[in-house]
Amino acid sequence: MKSWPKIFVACVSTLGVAACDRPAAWLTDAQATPPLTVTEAWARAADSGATTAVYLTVDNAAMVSDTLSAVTSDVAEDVGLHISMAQNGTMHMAQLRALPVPAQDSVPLRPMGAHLMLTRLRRPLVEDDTVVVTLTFVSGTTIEVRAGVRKP
Ligand SMILES: [Cu+2]
Repeated sequence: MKSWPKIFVACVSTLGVAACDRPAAWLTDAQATPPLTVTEAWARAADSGATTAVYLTVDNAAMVSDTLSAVTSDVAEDVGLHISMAQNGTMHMAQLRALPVPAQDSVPLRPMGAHLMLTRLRRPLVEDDTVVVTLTFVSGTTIEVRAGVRKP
C-alpha cells in the first residue's frame, strides 16, 4: 500500500484534465452510453405464495462505482436484496441494505451468495416463464430486468 498515494495523485490529475477539457461533452457521453448492464438473469421456479430468488450479474463499464439500492417487482408482495452465508455449518440469509458495484467490474448474484428475494409470490413461476424486476441504483439509473424462470 506504500505506492497508493502516488497512484491516487495520478488519477486525480488525469480526471482533472479530462473534466477541465470539455466537461459538457464528457457528461453527454456518459448519459448516451449506459454504463450499467445486467446479464445472466434467471429466477427459481416456485409455487404461488412461496418465496424464491432471482440471480443475475451486474456489469459496470463506467469509471465510477455505483450501488444497487432498491429492487421492485409486481410478481411478489415483497422484494428485497439478500445475502446467504454459512455460519456454524448452516446457511443463513441476511438482508442487504445496498450492493456496491465497483467501477469497471461486475458483481454476480448467485445461489449461496447475494440474490434478489421474492417473498409471497402473487402467481406461480413455471419453467420458461419470465419475471420482470426493476433495479434502482444510487446514481439514479434504473434497469428493467427480464429473468427467465428455471427449475431448481
Ligand atoms: Cu434470501
